Amino acid sequence: MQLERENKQKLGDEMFELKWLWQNLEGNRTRYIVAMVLSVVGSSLMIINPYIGQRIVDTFIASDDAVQNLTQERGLLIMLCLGMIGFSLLRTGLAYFTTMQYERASQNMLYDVRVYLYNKIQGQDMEYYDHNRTGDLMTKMTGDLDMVRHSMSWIIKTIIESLTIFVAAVIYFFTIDAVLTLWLLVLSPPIFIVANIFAKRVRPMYIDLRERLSQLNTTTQENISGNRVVKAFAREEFEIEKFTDKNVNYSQANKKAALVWLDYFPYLETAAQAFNVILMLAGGYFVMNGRITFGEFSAFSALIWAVSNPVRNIGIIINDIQRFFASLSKIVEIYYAKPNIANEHNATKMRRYEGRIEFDNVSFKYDGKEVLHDISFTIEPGETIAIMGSTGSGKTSLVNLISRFYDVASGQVLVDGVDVRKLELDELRGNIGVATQDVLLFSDTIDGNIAFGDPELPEEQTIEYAQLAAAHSFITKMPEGYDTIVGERGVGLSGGQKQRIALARALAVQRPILILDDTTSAVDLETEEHIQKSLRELHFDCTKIIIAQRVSTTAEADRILILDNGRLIEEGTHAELLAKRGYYYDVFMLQNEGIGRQVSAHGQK
Ligand code: DCP
Ligand code: MG
Repeated sequence: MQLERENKQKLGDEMFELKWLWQNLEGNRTRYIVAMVLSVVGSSLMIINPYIGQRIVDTFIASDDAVQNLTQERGLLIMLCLGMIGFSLLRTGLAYFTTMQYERASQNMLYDVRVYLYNKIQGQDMEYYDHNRTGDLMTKMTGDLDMVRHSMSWIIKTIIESLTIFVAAVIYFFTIDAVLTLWLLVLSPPIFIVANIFAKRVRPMYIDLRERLSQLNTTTQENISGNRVVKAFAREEFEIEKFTDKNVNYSQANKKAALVWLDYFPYLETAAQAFNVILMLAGGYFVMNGRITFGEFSAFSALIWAVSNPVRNIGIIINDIQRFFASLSKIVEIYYAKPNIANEHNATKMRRYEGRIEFDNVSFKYDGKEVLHDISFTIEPGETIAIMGSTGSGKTSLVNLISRFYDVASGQVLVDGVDVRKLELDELRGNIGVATQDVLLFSDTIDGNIAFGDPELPEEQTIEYAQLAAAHSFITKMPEGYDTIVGERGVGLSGGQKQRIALARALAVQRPILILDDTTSAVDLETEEHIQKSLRELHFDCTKIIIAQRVSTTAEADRILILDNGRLIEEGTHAELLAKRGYYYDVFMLQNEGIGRQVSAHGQK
């Protein structure tokens, strides 16, 4: 009962997925239908040659007047022979044209769907990226999409053509002799049952196989992008082992799925052979007792493959169909993944915000785990706020709520007095300049990286912001200055250099809200001093939120917020917090008097 319901559910899903595919053929549907019709026509033509053959045999070979016919009706014989050649040529031409239509329609569809999925993935929120592995997304964008395309052009074509030939042959057989045809069709029900059992058994294997491929890709991707870490820990061998493991896993699953067919193959092959045997026995008997002519028998004989071949190929087709659905469902999954935080990209005119930020009893959870508890504070436009707190206390999570990378669990975050959930997302993010904690640079020139948020940025300004971020001097020392290409993730730069380019990038967009997450942690004190000065003297109005661990960074802020375990435990100016003798005071003493001083219970863990 349970099983039945599950199967029905799946059937529903498959129909749904096929409908989805059909919708996405829009613009190519006509071409695709033409291709399918051509398939049917081309395959039906297969019947004609055996028919001509039958005429030739009956008139010129097996007839009692064969010799007489040969001399008297030579014209007919020549016509029939030419017809055979002509139809063969026609079929070949049609096959060529048909394949082209299938390829075009499916390639066009693939292109459209890929663009759509790419946009879709881009539009996903942070939570999506927290939960989806890059390798898996890559598998969907490449292997799965291509599997679907392959199915659309090749598998569907094979199925349609096999079916058409089968049906056409059976119809033709019926017109010749119904009884003999029924004798042949006796084999159909068992074949159908065996094929069905096989399909059910192999289906989960292909879903599993698809999953293993995705794991293999994930491992490969993580290995390549994490190769520096692997090398640093001399873990190459371990990683190779890990990879081999996944590789073997995948390969075994592949073999297992492919070998299942062998369990059913003997039955179906026997059935395929049985067609010939039945034809020999029943057909031969019918020829002998004069029920059918020798020519008709030869037509059966010439077309019996049209009935037995689909049976032979059923395994390959079923395997491919299972792969097809395993891949298709993955793609449909992306297609319908709705981000909780969606960006409509409405082309409204961007307003420039004042830069007032308010947290009103904000709590926040990652997957049900609360990491920020009931936080309230207000930042006035133009203020500089420093946030400090031990690692894991929730600083990054807190600022992520302002850009709406995540949404609050309760309470609200307001920018210029409006709940961020009510603001247009492009506009909101377009008002915030962020330098994130883990710096990611693109494989592009330094200039291109700094101007990432504003590709129109004039070169003088790029240089100006690089100077503000204390990056200009090291950039000019590089072989090609601002045109130096930095590798993926900023290869070729030191940690502090990367941070400074990221800072220049965040400054260059001149937004009314600037968020710097630990941006100067890797630069020396002197450079930091320079950056502090730049930030104080920015020529545009700007509310600044600076996450930092050094008292030297926080000291000059208008106010300092201290986070501990997701709670706001202290708030005030440098002087006020020192006077309070709490967490901030401890950190201050620790950083100014060196190690050795006792850290109170509030201290860093
Ligand atoms: N956390 C999580 N899932 C994420 C990010 C963080 O479960 N995708 C958890 C880990 C921490 C808590 O949330 O327990 C707070 O993480 P933050 O990144 O906000 O912490 P900080 O920015 O304060 O830490 P650090 O100073 O190390 O950057
Ligand atoms: Mg952080």
